[in-house]
Amino acid sequence: MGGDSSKPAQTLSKPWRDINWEDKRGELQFLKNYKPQTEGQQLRILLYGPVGAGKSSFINSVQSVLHDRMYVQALADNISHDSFTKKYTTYKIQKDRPNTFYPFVFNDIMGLDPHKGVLVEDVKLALKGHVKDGYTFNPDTQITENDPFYNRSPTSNDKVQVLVLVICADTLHCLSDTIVKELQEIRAAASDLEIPQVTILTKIDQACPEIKKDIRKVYKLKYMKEKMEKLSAEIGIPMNCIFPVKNYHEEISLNSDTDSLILNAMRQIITWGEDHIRFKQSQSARSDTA
Ligand SMILES: Nc1nc2c(ncn2[C@@H]2O[C@H](COP(=O)(O)OP(=O)(O)OP(=O)(O)O)[C@@H](O)[C@H]2O)c(=O)[nH]1
Ligand SMILES: [Mg+2]
Repeated sequence: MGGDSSKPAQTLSKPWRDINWEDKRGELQFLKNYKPQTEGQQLRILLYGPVGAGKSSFINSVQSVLHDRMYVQALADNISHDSFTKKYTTYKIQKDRPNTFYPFVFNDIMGLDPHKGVLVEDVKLALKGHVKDGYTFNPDTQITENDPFYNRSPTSNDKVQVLVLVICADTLHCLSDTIVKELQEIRAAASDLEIPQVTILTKIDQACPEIKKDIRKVYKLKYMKEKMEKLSAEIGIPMNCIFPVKNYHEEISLNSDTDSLILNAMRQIITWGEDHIRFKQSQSARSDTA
């Protein structure tokens, strides 16, 4: 993905995207109040991306923001070289009252890796709702129809409504051609299914010391904008679908600016997921009356 030539310190006179840093409550309320238009519909968010990109950490970060405390339900790891997450796991987020959950769920998946990662075919099957919760991915062979974890007749709640690519800012320049090809293949499969796609650019603190010091600089640093433009060009992701975040990973208390970026990304994920639910419903209503 080419090297980085610009210096991290170059700052734009104005941020190129607006974030309301002073008031994250509106964004938090949006997420807390979200209800799909159809009763009983669940918004399923599938995370995929290279090994160690921060998929599990992103789920934990969203849970932390919603619970207003540090949360580590999805196990994240900093030493394994192959994917730490092996099982297909659905994460539901509990609301304040017992046995009530937010109407969106996350699916965490094994990371992509040229040798030991999840197979592209398995991700495609997960998009269509064919993979049941608890399936352990096999990097050598894809799930078969005879597997007890293969769902032969997925309902709309089993299907994925938003596909989220999680990728780290600090290793963008060394993505292998194989991974880039796999990412493009998964994106194409999701596009065929008309599933909206969002990209979360993680570890912005690690990629840029300026951001580590002050996260509010994220949309002012030329270096970060160029990174996003490079990602957009290489993988074919529109710029307005890319959201830089810093996951909670070492801290023990929340930070309002970190929350703001996570909530900003979640608003888009939910909004486009809801659009997809409505689109699919109008499609099936049309086919029922035809
Ligand atoms: N500095 C920094 N570290 C992060 C961030 N997000 C995740 N990490 C760290 O990166 C490592 C990998 O994170 P995971 O969440 O396990 O990544 P994953 O994509 O789930 O990885 P696999 O399940 O192995 O594919 C962990 O040590 C995290 O603490 C971030 O935004 N900034
Ligand atoms: Mg993981």
